[in-house]
Amino acid sequence: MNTCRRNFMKCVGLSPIVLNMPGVLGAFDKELKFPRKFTKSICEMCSSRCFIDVRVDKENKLFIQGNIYSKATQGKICARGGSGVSQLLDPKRLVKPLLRIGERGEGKFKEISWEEAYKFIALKLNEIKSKYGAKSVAFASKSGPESIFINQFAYAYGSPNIFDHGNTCPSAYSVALKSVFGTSSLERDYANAKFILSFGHNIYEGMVISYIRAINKALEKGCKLVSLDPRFSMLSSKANEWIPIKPASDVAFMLAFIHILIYEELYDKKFIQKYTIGFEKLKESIKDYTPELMTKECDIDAKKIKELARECASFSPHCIVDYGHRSTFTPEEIEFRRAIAIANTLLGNIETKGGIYFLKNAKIYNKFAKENVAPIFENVLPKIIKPKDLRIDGVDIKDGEFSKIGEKRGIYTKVFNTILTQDPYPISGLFISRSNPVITANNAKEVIAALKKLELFVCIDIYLSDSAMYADVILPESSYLERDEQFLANAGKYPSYSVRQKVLDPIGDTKASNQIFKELATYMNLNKFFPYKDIEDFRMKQAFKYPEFIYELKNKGVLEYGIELLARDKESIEKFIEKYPNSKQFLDEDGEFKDLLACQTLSGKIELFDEVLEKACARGALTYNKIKLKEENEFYFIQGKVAVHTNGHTVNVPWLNALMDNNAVWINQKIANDLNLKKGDSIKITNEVGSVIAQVLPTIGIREDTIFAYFSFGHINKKGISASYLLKNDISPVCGNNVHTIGVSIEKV
Ligand SMILES: Nc1nc2c(c(=O)[nH]1)N[C@H]1C(S)=C(S)[C@@H](COP(=O)(O)OP(=O)(O)OC[C@H]3O[C@@H](n4cnc5c(=O)[nH]c(N)nc54)[C@H](O)[C@@H]3O)O[C@H]1N2
Ligand SMILES: Nc1nc2c(c(=O)[nH]1)N[C@H]1C(S)=C(S)[C@@H](COP(=O)(O)OP(=O)(O)OC[C@H]3O[C@@H](n4cnc5c(=O)[nH]c(N)nc54)[C@H](O)[C@@H]3O)O[C@H]1N2
Ligand code: SF4
Ligand SMILES: [Mo]
Repeated sequence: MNTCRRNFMKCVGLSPIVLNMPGVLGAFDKELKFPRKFTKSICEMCSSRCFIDVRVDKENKLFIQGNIYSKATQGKICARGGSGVSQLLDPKRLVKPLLRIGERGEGKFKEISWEEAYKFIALKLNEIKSKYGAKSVAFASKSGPESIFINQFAYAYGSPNIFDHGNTCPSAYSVALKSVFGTSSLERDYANAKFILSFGHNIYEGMVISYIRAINKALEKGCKLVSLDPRFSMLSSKANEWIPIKPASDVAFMLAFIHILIYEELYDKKFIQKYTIGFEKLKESIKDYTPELMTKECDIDAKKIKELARECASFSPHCIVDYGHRSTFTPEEIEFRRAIAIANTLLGNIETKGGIYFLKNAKIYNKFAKENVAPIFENVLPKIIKPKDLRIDGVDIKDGEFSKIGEKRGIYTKVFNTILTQDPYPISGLFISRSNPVITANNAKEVIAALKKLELFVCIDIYLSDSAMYADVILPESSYLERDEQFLANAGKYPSYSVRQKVLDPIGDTKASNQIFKELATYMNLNKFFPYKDIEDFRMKQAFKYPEFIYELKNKGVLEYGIELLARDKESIEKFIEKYPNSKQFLDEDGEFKDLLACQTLSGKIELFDEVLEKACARGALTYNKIKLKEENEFYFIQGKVAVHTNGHTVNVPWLNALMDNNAVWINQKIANDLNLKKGDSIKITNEVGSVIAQVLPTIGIREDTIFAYFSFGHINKKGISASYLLKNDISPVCGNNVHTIGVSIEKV
């Protein structure tokens, strides 16, 4: 990659229109100079945040590779990770703060200075606060290391309404895990599993490199992988068996699966007796959900369900019923994901090799080792108590239906609904960072209508995203290759640490969140909530007790401490005691670290019946409620990730756009024949929410009642379709998730 801007522009054949747009890199006149070295850092081309090593050579060429010091990713990255260079140098990337001068959505902005931007925002925030109260401004950011700064700013300003992207992504499984285990800090030991049952956990496309490495390892060792997915995903292609399950029917399958585990007595009786509560209630609630009854619901043979339950149990405790990540997200998502958590518990695979384990941070690890094995950081940001006003989404109602969601997560898409309805009170300001709700929240039309209604809309992004188009002020964040961030402490089988370090100084006039919010705070007399000079000072305050650690972490980018700790695996325990002899005192009569399984649930045990949810919304027991997402003559419309793009983020990135710039809609070959549709023909997809025009890809790799599109496309002025124009912004019980599957009809155009 040539790093002289002018030559670079020539290479990519930049159009004069782009060069004329204010605020973008294409209009920025500066020779680019990169330092010559290797820098260990963290990728942010998606939220998997793999460890990278960025090389700058003698000719100023930049190359991104994986960091070999990470055991989890083993020096591997994906195509998007390698394309970070293309994003960094994308002429369309924002490099100056922008102020809107046209109508909302018209895309007319002018460049302003940071000072002007801060003054504008501070004035408006103060105005809104005095008119409606601070609670009337909502703050949202995709979760990640930088989100602590926007959250700190929101609480300092006085608004309780802070959100991450949770209800469009991890809320469902994390709430389910919290219900059963009292925490969502668990992980799957894929690498050592002998049997994995996967419900649309599409890791080879919705990539998490560490998972890919681990599952590859398991498969090499002969692990059996069964993929339940309505379409033939990449994971299905690697599986021993692909079962094209009916969309949204996974819960029915799981209830029958549990029925077999319990009524054929395939569960781990000792584990249930020792570590859990609520078994009798579970047994009672599950008794009618026989495979024979549920087969009609999920379109999977009763015989097959029984076979899978028996086979899975035969490998226990080295088996995983994967609680996954996305997939359909149904209105009954809580029951589905909780059923998975409960199935694993019945199989007794908690804290075992090839099972599921609690994440151990330094505090817990050191406690069990009875030694100071791993560093513990100081808090730098002073803790601010949540502002006293009630939130708009009810997650702060103690023991309420949504109380397991978490106050830093909330139910994000409720914001757009609230802006329009003013229920329970008006939201008149919105401040977002790394979030593109026009593409990634359900019902784009409603989101746009809401954004247009705001008195203040501030957006921090690296691009003029479909959402930033509606902002009053856009603040350009430095891209991740230009950013230094705080040290991160991670939990796992053992504690580890990582750090994002800038590879080069910001090319344009951009800043990192840790700087943006600190500076904005000074314009609002809130500086005391950001007591650090700069990010280096922040890091020193975090880890001043460990100077050697700081040096080593900066050198290697990732550090791991201690050895594997699995509380119920004999071999792991033996090794742990050998290394940390004082830990022996924590062993119980069965030779297990029982206390590691003490849960933050009401009972302190793993809960197979949730008393809190029972009181809040009569959902204590696992139950089956019929799900209807489409009419008889309609198709299910499902989506999934594509290997070469990330959500609403990478559509501009030149290298990735060159790899794929459109998403054809998968349709079953037989249905295509019936409708006389050939590859590349156009169809109109319609439902009560809206309609879109798409091209088709007939394939035998999908159910006859389902169509599928890769997510990430259909941006304004771009090719392909975005499901968000067809989905309803409905909020599911308990986990508050958006539902990502909907009924549609199709016609040839
Ligand atoms: N390349 C790439 N990698 C990514 C991302 C990206 O955008 N691009 N995003 C990252 C993020 S934010 C996330 S959350 C993860 C997501 O990772 P995953 O959740 O693993 O990936 P998705 O592709 O969203 O998963 C959807 C899968 O579920 C299937 N499916 C749809 N409906 C149903 C159903 O009702 N039942 C079952 N059993 N399956 C169904 C789809 O066909 C698809 O294969 O990926 C991360 N990694
Ligand atoms: N229908 C449907 N909806 C979905 C999904 C689906 O599969 N189908 N997937 C869901 C999932 S799993 C997720 S996680 C969400 C994701 O949705 P969002 O939370 O909106 O996240 P992204 O689309 O990944 O990126 C958001 C924005 O971050 C910007 N960005 C990139 N890097 C930076 C940076 O360094 N700093 C700043 N400030 N901004 C940056 C990008 O330009 C982009 O505009 O979408 C969800 N919505
Ligand atoms: S999966 Fe790819 S894009 Fe995502 S963090 Fe890892 S290398 Fe980067
Ligand atoms: Mo996600």
